[in-house]
Amino acid sequence: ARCERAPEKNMTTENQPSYDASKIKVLEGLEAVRKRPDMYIGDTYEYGLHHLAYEVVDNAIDEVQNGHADEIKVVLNTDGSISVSDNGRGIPVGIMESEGRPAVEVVMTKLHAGGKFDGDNYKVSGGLHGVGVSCVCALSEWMEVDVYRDGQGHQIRFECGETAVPLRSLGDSDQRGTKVTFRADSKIMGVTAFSGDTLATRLRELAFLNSRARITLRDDRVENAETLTFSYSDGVRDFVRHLNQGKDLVHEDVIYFNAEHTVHPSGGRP
Ligand code: 28G
Repeated sequence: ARCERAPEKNMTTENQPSYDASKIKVLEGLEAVRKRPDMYIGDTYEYGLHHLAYEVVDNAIDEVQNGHADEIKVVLNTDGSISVSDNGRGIPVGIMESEGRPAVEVVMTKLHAGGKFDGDNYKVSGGLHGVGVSCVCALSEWMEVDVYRDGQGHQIRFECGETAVPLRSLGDSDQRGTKVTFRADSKIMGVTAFSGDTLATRLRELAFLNSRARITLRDDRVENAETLTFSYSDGVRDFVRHLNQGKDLVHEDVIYFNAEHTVHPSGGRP
């Protein structure tokens, strides 16, 4: 059955299970998330459910902000899962020496706890980002990640945060990017059905804040649903125009100011 601990398959010559330290750490991390989900995503209802989606979307936004992607597609699937894809570099799939597993598997399963304020992640502490996609993985009945890079497609599947189908090839492909599909685990989440309106509001805000991103949302759960497209080349100015819609305006023109300053590589920390 799903998510039941499978018997340990890696046996030593003495027929003892061979645990490797990194896997034990991963499982301890996941267990903590599944035991106290509120600590990581706020609650296990509408708010927390959408937090899961935002976490995945934020990773795609990062790829846009790093200059490697400009398209993010979100699809609400008929089976209750959600798919998010970007046209970025694709999460690396090579075996990580430290863990002995593909990087994409490590990214999806290893809890990145406490690392928020080190130099590597200083951008993250600014606001948008939170718990990391491994929490989403841990709280999903299943999650599938498709990676397209270097002319090849790859797929890996997790159930309740644990690898269920190891990374396998999807064959040759000239696509590029990452697609994450997951279904929230009803054993943990009191609500698992996403709200199209809630997602649309958030995706529109992200499009205002990231003028280079073209974000689409399609709800396949409804018949003949149109694809919503959020793309605002004028950024914050477009946001003000959006807020102004249907209002009597004192000023027709929306003005804006833009300033730049250089941040020291330390991120301003002492
Ligand atoms: C589709 C839904 C959400 C992402 C990337 C791309 C890279 C990446 C993501 O790296 C961090 C792992 C170990 C060094 C980085 C690709 C550098 C070179 C990436 C996403 C980097 C993970 N090539 N796109 N993570 N490490 N999109 N979209 O999650 O090796 S996550």
